[in-house]
Amino acid sequence: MRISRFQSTGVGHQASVGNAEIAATLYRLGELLEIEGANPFRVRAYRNAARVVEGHPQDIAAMVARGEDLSELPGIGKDLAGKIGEIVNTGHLALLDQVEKRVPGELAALARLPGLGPKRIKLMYERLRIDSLDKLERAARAGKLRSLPGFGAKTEQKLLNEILRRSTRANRIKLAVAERSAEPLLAWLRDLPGVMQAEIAGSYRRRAETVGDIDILVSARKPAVVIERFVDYDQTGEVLARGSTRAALRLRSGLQVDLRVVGDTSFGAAMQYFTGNKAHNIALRQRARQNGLKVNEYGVFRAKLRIAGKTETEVYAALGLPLIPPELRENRGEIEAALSQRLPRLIALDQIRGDLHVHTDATDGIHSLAEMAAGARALGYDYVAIADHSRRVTVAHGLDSRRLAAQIRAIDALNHRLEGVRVLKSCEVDILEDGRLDLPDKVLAELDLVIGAVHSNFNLARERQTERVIRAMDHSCFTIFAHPSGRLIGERAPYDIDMERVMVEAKARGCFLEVNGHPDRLDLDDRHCLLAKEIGLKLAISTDAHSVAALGDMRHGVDQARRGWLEAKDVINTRSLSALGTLLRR
Ligand code: DGT
Ligand code: CA
Ligand code: CA
Repeated sequence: MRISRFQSTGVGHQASVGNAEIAATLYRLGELLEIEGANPFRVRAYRNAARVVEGHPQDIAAMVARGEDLSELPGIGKDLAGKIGEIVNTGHLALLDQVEKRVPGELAALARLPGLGPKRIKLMYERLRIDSLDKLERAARAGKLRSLPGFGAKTEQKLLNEILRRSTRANRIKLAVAERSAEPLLAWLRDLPGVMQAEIAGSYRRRAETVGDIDILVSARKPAVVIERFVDYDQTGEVLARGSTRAALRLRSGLQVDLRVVGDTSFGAAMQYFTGNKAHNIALRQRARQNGLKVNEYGVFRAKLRIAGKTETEVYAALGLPLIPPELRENRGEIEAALSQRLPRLIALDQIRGDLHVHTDATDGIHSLAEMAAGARALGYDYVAIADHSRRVTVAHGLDSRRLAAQIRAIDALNHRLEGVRVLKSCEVDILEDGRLDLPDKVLAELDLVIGAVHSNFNLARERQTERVIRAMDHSCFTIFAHPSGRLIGERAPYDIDMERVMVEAKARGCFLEVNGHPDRLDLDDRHCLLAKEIGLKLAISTDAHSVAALGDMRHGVDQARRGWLEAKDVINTRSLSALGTLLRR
């Protein structure tokens, strides 16, 4: 178990080793021994001990420090107590280091996949030299596993699914969740004595929908002092690594943070490098090389001479480029676009003039019509569309014709006395399985816009799901297709639908698709935004807010739209009320 990624925590000045870390070391030892074919009782003993440590309410390291006898804990004998003491005192387990040297590659990672026991792992290694998840994935894709005794096409597919599931879900945290612990940490760092600049880079700065970890850059003259304070942050759960200019920790919230301290003259270069993404960086470096330059996290160099590094703008300029917005740095053509002055002028939050999809307490929202309208006005919006659920969504107490008609009258009355914001009449109408809408035409015709959404029958075959939505858009009242993929990030996969075709057909009918800004949805996602732009389909960025506070989720939708290269002209709710009215009339 490598406890430190940069520099191991030696005896003397170690940050205390947490229970989870001790347990992980023991689990790993058990796994590796099992792959080696060790005595099963011995393997089980390590695993049991790991479980005991993991679940122990007190801090084991503190118990060791107090000289308490660990062998009094259930399942832990003298030998294991000694090993735990060793982990606590040295940050290492010599036995594990030995076993790690004997067991090749990432065999232990393979052992974590369900269906792969030590025997199969051994066989795969001996016959196919598979010693990592990568190699396993390649072999499974190439259909090579099924030839092994005891494997079949089914096992192969199951393993592949499991690998994919892990790689997409593994420990990634939704951006909005990460913000809750990242922003206070950033503010705290900025206040530390000696800190000149502090910024978050990485996927967080690119506004990716989920982040693996957050990467913070600080400039300071005395890095050691900053590192010292950083590991002592009151939300630190576990120090993963510490060196003289960098450290990594896991916050109590579970968010992992990488901190690097650089000099002020390199800050821009470090921001560029650690914002990434990797593919963007590689493309940028290639371009630099063609111009006889070298780029790294310290600056841009011609031979030994540093020609840029203090600011990011300066770094890009040295490469003959305008500053590329972080959201675009995904190596999707942004460097070529920058070179030919074709970078999009990305949409900004302050260009949004209204929210076209919000709920009230008439269905499953928590605030009233008047409160939601006041919330929209407080944001400076010109309009807000009330789009409560239709009757079919019974869990949300969906509106039938009569209740919707009552809401329409209430909105008329509210508009009569309200100044500064116009409340638009809408409804989030369920698209039924056959593509019909969940409310009669008569009441739909009274609305300013009709938002259609799929809330049931997620499992239809691709062709039928696609037809269903296109049939719904045939309806002359239909305006916006809400959260079009139906996914919930990390929880529910999108339903199978031909999104490109839906977009083409929407455009042909004068309909629009939604970029839902709810942090669990972000639907359409960035790639779909790009696709819409290519097709020439305009989008609405909406919050789907169920409360006044959630109106603030607009910024998440805008972030996603920016990653999808969208400009104000691509988004209908950047329009004035009258221009919007023209667009909404089919
Ligand atoms: P994440 O944390 O998985 O959400 O994604 P990132 O993009 O934040 O990745 P991370 O934290 O591993 O690294 C931060 C940035 O550092 C990454 O976006 C680009 C840069 N970087 C990391 N490794 C390499 C590398 O091997 N080559 C280059 N050129 N850049 C790298
Ligand atoms: Ca990161
Ligand atoms: Ca990182």
